[in-house]
Amino acid sequence: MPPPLQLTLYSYWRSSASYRVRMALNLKGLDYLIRPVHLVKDGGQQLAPEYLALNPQGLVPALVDGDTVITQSLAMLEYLEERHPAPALLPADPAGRARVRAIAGAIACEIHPLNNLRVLKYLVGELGASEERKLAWYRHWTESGLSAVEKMLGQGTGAFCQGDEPGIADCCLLPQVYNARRFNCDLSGFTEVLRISENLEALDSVRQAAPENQPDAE
Ligand SMILES: N[C@@H](CCC(=O)N[C@@H](CS)C(=O)NCC(=O)O)C(=O)O
Repeated sequence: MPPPLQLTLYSYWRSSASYRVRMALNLKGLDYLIRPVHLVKDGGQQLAPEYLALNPQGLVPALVDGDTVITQSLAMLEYLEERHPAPALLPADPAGRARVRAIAGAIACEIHPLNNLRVLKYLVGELGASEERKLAWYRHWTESGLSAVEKMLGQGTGAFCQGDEPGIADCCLLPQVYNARRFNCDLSGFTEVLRISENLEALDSVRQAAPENQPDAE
């Protein structure tokens, strides 16, 4: 019988959606292969036909597990949770699970898509926004989105987003904070966001998922 194929993550070092999945893989202690997809080189390798065959949306990450190809990082986090339940990245109770998914959604569905590379490129290239206006756009959506997350975290948070074990919401939070820092957003009022991010950054498995620790980091 052929050996099982290794889990493979198509990832870009600075992609926060890829970072979410790297965090989950590492928190679960799973072995996986990274296949870098450079979002800028060659006009964007995410748009190459070979990659579009994996993910027709032309976005990273993509997760391949044997014959299964998964797109959308939130779907990957849920898939990993179902396939490899321990350690759990979702709490046991339905209300806790709903809260975690709501925080993850507030980040992955409400903040991130507005500030994606292709959106920023469109603002500048097609709509003629200046660099300054592009940054104002970026900061507005990040700061207002994280301000809502800060309030959501104020209700029932422990060392991490939900209790004292890191989970799916944390996999979304830290990469978004990384992006916010990269674009010099003002995070000064976000006490809970920063406290939890610091707790996450203290974990080895999380540090190994960080952009600067990726094989394709520049
Ligand atoms: N909702 C998608 C978002 C994926 C996404 O936007 N990926 C970004 C990098 S973080 C990307 O590939 N951008 C390429 C582009 O904008 O051209 C997910 O969660 O997987």
